[in-house]
Amino acid sequence: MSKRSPNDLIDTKYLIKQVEKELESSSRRLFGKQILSLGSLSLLSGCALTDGDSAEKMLVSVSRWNDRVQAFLFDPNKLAPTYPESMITKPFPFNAYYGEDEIRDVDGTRYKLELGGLIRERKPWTLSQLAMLPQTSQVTRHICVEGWSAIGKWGGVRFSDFLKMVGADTTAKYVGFKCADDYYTSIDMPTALHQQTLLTLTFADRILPREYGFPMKLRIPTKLGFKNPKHITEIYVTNDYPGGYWEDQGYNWFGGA
Ligand SMILES: Nc1nc2c(c(=O)[nH]1)N[C@H]1C(S)=C(S)[C@@H](COP(=O)(O)O)O[C@H]1N2
Ligand SMILES: [Mo]
Repeated sequence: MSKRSPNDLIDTKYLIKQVEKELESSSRRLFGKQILSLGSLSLLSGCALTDGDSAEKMLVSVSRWNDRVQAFLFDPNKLAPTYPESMITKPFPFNAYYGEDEIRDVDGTRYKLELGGLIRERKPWTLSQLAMLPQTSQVTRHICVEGWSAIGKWGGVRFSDFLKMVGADTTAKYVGFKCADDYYTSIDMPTALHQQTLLTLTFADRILPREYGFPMKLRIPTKLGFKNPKHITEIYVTNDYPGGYWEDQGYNWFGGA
């Protein structure tokens, strides 16, 4: 891997190049001289891998290798680029492991965010309690492994402030998320504490719309889209690797962008 400047880390072209390089060196290791083409990249296509594909097996090994390399390279202070509001993508794409007809309806008035694991104050939070905490917002680029990216504005509570406030053990390895659909994912603690990681309550200055994860999602601009859980119902801190919906199907756990 060659030199990275902080600002092109999250750039899509850079990302595709990086994945190509990784595929190249991994496929060389796995299959001698045979090199995977950009066409095979479409097999990475997000959220819909076909079953029983041999490329899928390779993807798993590329991913494992990638986790080690990325954890080694990851700088917890690196910032994702931010953009002017004029660059916001309209309309912003919806994505999930199901179609728009199945978007979950979460009742905000009855919503409780549950806390679990290595957290001192595990009292559940209502939406209005979360909304009363100090808020911040940022315009960043969301990158999906399906090959699209979009710029949006998200607002909410700095996740590191929230974790410290509830007495999370910030020396633990992972923060895991359970969602109102059957989605789940997890992140490393340095990413959870990253200054741009937001417990998100708004999109484009409005209450988070249902398609984008009402009532609450985590926005992590240093991670790929699938590491940004929507409709979060539980947050827990743990030292036991929690995996994730896509991660358990072979996607790179680190999921850096
Ligand atoms: N709960 C939940 N969160 C999720 C997903 C999902 O299916 N369910 N899909 C992920 C993927 S792959 C992407 S690209 C983004 C899409 O977010 P958006 O609808 O705000 O664009 O949500 C991520 N978080
Ligand atoms: Mo995605």
